[in-house]
Amino acid sequence: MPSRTDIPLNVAIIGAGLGGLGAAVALRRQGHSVTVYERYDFAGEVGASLSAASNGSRFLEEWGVDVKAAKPVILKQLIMHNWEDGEVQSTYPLGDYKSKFGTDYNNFHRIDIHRQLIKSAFEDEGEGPACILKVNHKAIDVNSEEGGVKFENGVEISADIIVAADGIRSLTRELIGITPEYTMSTSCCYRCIIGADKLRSLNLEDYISNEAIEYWGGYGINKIVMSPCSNGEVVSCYCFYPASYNNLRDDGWNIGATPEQLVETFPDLDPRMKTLMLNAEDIKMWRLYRHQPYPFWTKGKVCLLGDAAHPMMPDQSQGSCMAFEDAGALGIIFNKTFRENYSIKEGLSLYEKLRKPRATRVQEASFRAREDLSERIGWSSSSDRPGKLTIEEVCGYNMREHLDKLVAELNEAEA
Ligand SMILES: Cc1cc2nc3c(=O)[nH]c(=O)nc-3n(C[C@H](O)[C@H](O)[C@H](O)COP(=O)(O)OP(=O)(O)OC[C@H]3O[C@@H](n4cnc5c(N)ncnc54)[C@H](O)[C@@H]3O)c2cc1C
Ligand SMILES: *[C@@H]1O[C@H](CO)[C@@H](O)[C@H](O)[C@H]1NC(C)=O
Ligand SMILES: *[C@@H]1O[C@H](CO)[C@@H](O)[C@H](O)[C@H]1NC(C)=O
Ligand SMILES: CC(=O)N[C@H]1CO[C@H](CO)[C@@H](O)[C@@H]1O
Repeated sequence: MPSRTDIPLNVAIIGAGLGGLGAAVALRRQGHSVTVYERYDFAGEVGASLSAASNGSRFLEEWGVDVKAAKPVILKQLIMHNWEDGEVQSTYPLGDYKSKFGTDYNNFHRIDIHRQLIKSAFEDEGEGPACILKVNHKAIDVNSEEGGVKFENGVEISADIIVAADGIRSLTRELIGITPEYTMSTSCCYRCIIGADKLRSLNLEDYISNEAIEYWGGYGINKIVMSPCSNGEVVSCYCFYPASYNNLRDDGWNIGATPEQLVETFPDLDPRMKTLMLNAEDIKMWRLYRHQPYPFWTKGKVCLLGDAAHPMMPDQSQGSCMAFEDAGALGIIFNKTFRENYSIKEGLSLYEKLRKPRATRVQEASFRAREDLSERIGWSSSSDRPGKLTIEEVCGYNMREHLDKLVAELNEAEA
């Protein structure tokens, strides 16, 4: 047993979304005492598919998360269809993805992977002390210098590090002095799912068996992105459309819509996809926003993580991967022996230096991909425009090497 007496940090995490839970697992494995505070009680968890490319999946594996139990569909290709008749225009085989990038390209249902992360964080099994979960704790104030958090229910706590993983509408972000600059996107998005049995009865079983992310449109605002998850038992669609169409003002993850509303939005779409839409379940509307990068991510003992730090358009499917990478970074930086190399304060500053440029780059590329599928990794190629984000850059990234370079720079600056 390694000695833990010299390091356990007392870590408070605000928000039990995928990012907050990832950070909880990464930090408990380094021996820290972690408490996660969530405003709700998970009763209303919703969501559609999320793809975890190699560097997101890599962390899930490292953390001992039961990836199999999260019922992934392992993606084999990307497929592009004609908007009007669904004919296949081109395919991008992911081929030797695993041997190239180290893990599979997993496609999850958000709820399935959320559930497994909860196990990895709060059950005794696994490395390090189990994290503690406090639901119905809504953070309403933070003291970044002292490391304090106040909750709506009157509870007050203090911690060595406060990880603000409270999502795109993060309150903590404003409490540390960031006024987010954002605009409503000209795009909105419907999410929906449909069961495999239903697809089979509609003669749409190829939508499951292709093991692919499939696209319709994508040049201009309209785009359908479809993929299977939950062991191929569920297919999930993201359907982007012009915001002017219904002037959706409400925010949130749980605004319902009917199949008729969904299908009426896309009159000239491939009839097979329309059949899917008419039979879809759990249709939700999603108002998209474009956030500018924030001036900083850390203040005193607080750091932002996940959507709180870098909300992005869903068009690179990297929102949860970037949150997992942030979480992985905290585990790597605040490892068991970090004090031999830097203080907590320097560690948080390294976190920002390590994560902000990469997440900002993916955030910007996600915005460009909103109306231009040729910017989407897999379809993109650095040879058509220098500086384009590519699958090699995202999936072949080596965080440890990057960190060692930053630490060496820090040491040089001190010497
Ligand atoms: C219910 C839900 C459904 C989603 N569905 C999809 C989807 O279908 N497809 C997709 O691509 N992405 C979806 N996302 C977003 C996706 O999970 C995130 O983009 C990504 O995983 C980054 O996660 P995050 O942990 O940074 O933020 P989030 O996943 O948004 O998690 C933030 C967490 O913080 C909690 N919280 C917020 N404020 C406070 C506070 N003041 N005090 C305490 N807790 C607080 C929230 O309740 C939430 O649990 C969904 C998110 C949520 C919350
Ligand atoms: C902890 O991180 C530092 C800095 O990156 C590294 O030099 C050291 O080897 C790491 N220790 C462990 C146990 O991983
Ligand atoms: C961190 O400190 C250890 C022990 O002093 C040292 O061996 C290691 O090289 C340091 N790592 C970096 C990246 O400076
Ligand atoms: C942090 C991490 O796991 N990075 C990995 C990303 O993928 C490349 C290619 O497989 C690996 O070399 C990195 O170690």
